[in-house]
Amino acid sequence: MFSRPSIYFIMGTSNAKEKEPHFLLNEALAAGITHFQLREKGETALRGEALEKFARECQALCTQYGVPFIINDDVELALAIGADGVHVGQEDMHCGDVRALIGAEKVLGVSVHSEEEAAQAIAGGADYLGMGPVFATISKNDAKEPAGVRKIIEVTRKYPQVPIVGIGGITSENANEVWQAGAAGIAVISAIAQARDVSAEIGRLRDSYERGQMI
Ligand code: 3NM
Repeated sequence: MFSRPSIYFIMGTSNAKEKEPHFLLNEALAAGITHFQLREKGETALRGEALEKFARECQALCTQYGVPFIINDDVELALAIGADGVHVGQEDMHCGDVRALIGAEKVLGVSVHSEEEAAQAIAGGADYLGMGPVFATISKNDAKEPAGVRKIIEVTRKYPQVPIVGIGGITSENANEVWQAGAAGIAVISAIAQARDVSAEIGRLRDSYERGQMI
């Protein structure tokens, strides 16, 4: 599910600033993202039927490209439309409860910030862990202080079988550090959503994996 290098794009309508969100997602899929997470946040966030419609449209695009479609936080919506998985943070529903609701087949991702949270998430049935913010981010108002890659190194050493996805301020310039730390994937919002040339940026994010191996 997370073969290296995984390029995990996260987007909600507010992240698509200069482009229509479906267009942006389609560009990213065509350029080779390996995972997509719908994360609809902020004052202008779609809700109710409008959110469900948008989610189904994103899901249909992901299906065309064979890319897993994961929903942030909203377990009910994920179940209603048959998403491939759910991602939850520490403030959301407890991951063990999410696993009980979604069953064994769907993907469960959990954001963690320490070895202790990683252990709890794995015990609760997480398939992969999101760890961040690695670098300073402009995309999450309540993000914690940037933690660098040290914790990714610790957690990958302790749980080598669990894929870690680094998140927070990752670009094609600094992603090599995240790969080098042992991450299976990098999750990005702005590097892709705000790229002038989405396809070229995704190519560079993928290329950064080779650089991470050479250091
Ligand atoms: N979660 P960008 S940082 C959604 O640290 C999210 O858990 C984070 O966006 C965490 O790639 C973040 O633009 C935002 O920095 C990532």
